Amino acid sequence: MRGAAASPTSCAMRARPPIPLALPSLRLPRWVPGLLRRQPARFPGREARMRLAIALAAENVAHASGGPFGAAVFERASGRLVAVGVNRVEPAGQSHAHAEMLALALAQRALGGWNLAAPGLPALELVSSSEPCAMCFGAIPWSGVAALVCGARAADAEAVGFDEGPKPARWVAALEARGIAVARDVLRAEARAVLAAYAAAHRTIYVPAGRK
Ligand code: AZG
Ligand code: ZN
Repeated sequence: MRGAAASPTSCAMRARPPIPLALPSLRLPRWVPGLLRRQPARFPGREARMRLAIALAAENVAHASGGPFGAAVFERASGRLVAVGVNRVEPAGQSHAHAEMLALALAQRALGGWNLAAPGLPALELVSSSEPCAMCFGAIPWSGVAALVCGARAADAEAVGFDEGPKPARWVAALEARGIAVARDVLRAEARAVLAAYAAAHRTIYVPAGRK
């Protein structure tokens, strides 16, 4: 009924959906625990951490369980894995279910609060198979992570049809100005290959409504 006034009869006839009270749809896919069981106890450097983010993205494509994006949160110094995320936009029916958003939210759940920079917590690093979109860029400072490590460039995701949204041109400097270290192009070719595999499989490339 968008754009037209609803008549009293049409309102009376259409059952109103109940107001939802929770988001039980936001779950990682069933294959994730199996992948995690095959991982080492510690991830010693950026590349090892990025390999996990890319493996999450690749498995998400192979299982058709969401978009070609994976992310993980690690303790920066020790390399201990805290949480992982994959893109779940389509299966969850939630536009914000990006890999980074899930990894951050699950890290917050694992560590007991919204502030990943809370006193007593070790410095944490978000490792993402692709650079953040505009939404995830906005979420990163609020989360409290101390560092961001990216694989593919946003331009690589856009080259296969995704829309990464309106980020400031100097987005890296904007994060660094808030004390968040940023590393780019870590295993970029491998991360880009997952985007290409998704596009080659002709899976849905969703874009924001109203995109010109
Ligand atoms: C996306 N970009 C990133 N980095 N992560 C996701 O989950 C995405 N979904 N659409 N673009
Ligand atoms: Zn995003």
